[in-house]
Order: sequence, then structure tokens, then C-alpha cells
Amino acid sequence: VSAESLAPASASDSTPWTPPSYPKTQDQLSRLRASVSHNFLFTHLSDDATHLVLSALQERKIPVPNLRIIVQGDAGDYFYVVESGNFAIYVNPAGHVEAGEGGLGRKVADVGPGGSFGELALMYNAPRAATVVSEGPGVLWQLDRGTFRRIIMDSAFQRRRMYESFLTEVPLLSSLTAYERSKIADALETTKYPANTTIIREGDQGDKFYLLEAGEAVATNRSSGGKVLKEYGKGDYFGELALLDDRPRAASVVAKTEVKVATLGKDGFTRLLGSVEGVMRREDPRNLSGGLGQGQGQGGRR
Ligand code: 1OR
Repeated sequence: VSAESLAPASASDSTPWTPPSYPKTQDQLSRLRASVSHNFLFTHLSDDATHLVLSALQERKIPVPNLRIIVQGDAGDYFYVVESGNFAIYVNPAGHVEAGEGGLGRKVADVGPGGSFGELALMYNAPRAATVVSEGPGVLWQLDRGTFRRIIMDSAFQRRRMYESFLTEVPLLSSLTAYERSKIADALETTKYPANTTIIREGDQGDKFYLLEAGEAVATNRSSGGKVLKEYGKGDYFGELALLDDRPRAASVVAKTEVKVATLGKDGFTRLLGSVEGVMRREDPRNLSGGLGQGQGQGGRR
């Protein structure tokens, strides 16, 4: 199921509803906070909504490997956040695992701590699109369908929708599936900068990765004496080097016009862009032109 091909099921439902509330120990609460603080579906909630969701989440200990948490083709009941352990995602093209040939199907992804799964069936009122199996012991936090739909879904849809077309136009992300791009959309933040603002300062510590949504920006550094090393336009990316190698910013990036960027924090960068790390390393501006100082790089453009 492509997240892009289906219309969202309406979340508005007038039936009265009380969210479930599971009391938690201090230990559970602090583990839970740590787990969801890394999950982008939660970071945009108001304090009230966060409180409600934390209270509705239920701990689920997974003692052994090979437990089926979700079975492809089933109806969706819960959304899951991973506190610990790893979970494998399998897709069987036949649709339902029990009905189809080929068992679980093909392994398409792995989800680890801080990740989540099981949102598609709840968002789209669709059968489970994949089977999810534990790869060892672990701990999950599960959120019921009602709370997920009423509290979390709207903002997740909006973000996915908002970034959908832009992300398909980013060359760096062209090898990803629509589903992987929608996960990135969940994690992006938009920021605007007026012309001539410094977006990244050379020598600073790096904590964000940038995709240029609109406008133009340029990279310069001290050794270039203010010469423009690289120009960025829509769909280009920057800010990756400091994150890839844990080094200070190698150049400053300054807005030439008014600029709109979508940023991804270090966490999301590591979790969601692992499969395009090779592309970013190949396109490292310092390799392309014998160092940033030469200024021939084409950034994310091809
Ligand atoms: P769900 O509610 O359908 C299974 O239950 C979950 O597996 C699903 O939500 C997603 O959270 C998760 N295709 C479908 N579901 C996936 C995929 C996926 N990856 C994770 N899930 N693909 C893999 C993309 C890397 C597409 C394969 C063609």
C-alpha cells in the first residue's frame, strides 16, 4: 500500500470518546518519555495532547524472537513505538499472509529503538500492509486506534501531504520508496530565512540536515576568502558533512534570496537517511573538486 495513493480516512467522528488511561510507574514514565521523545509523530503535539497520549500508551513486553506483532491483511488495532529490540517488516505481494503463497514474504525494513510501525492501517482504514515480527526480546509501547486517530493523525497527514510532492523532487531521495519518504516527511521541520541570513556557520557544531524547499543559498568558507564554493537551489541539500562525520561545519551557508528549508534533526538523519549515506559521501563536495576550496560541486543536483 502506497501512503500516497490513498485518500485519508476522515478522523472526525462525533461519537463521544474517552481515551484509555493506563497508570504508570516512575520508571515506566521515564522510559516512555525517552522513547517517544525521538518519535516525530509525537513532537508536534500540544502539552495536553502529549499528556493524554502518554497516559493512553500501554507497555508491551516482547519476551522472545519470532513473535508476530502485526499480521499483514489483518484489521489495524494498535500503533507501536519501539523502546528496545528490533522488529522486521515483511511484505507478501499476495496481500494476506495466511492466504498467500510464500509465507511472510520479502523482508523490506527493520525498525529499532525510537522507531514506530503500524500507522498505515489506522490512518487509511486499510488492512495491515505488512507483517511485523520480533527479532529478539524487546519492549513496545502500543497506542489504541481511537487515540491514534483523534490525537496524532491529523498532524501526521498534514505533514505527509505537505512534503509529498517536494520530496519526490529531491534527487537525493529518488531511490527511496514512497513509504520511506513519508517517514521523512513526518520528521521534517520547515524554517524560513530572509535574504542574507547565515543558515549554517562554519566551525559550529552540526545538529541538523537541510533540504532547500524554495529560494537560493550559497556556501563559502574562510579558506576561500568569501568566494562562493557552491550554489544551492530547490531540491538541493546541505549540512550533511558535519552529521556524517561528527565534525564542525566545514563551510557557512548563507541565504541569497528569501529561503525556505526543511530540516531533519541528527536523530532523524541517522535513522531515515542511512540508505542514502553512500550517495552523500560520493557527492561530498570536498571529493568532487579536490576540496570545498575549488567550488565545483553540484550538491544534490544531477
Ligand atoms: P500497517 O498498519 O499497515 C504494518 O502495519 C506496518 O509495517 C505498516 O503499517 C508500516 O508501519 C510498516 N510497506 C508497508 N508497510 C511498511 C513498510 C512498507 N515498511 C514498514 N511498514 N514498505 C517498506 C518501505 C521501506 C514498502 C514495501 C514495498
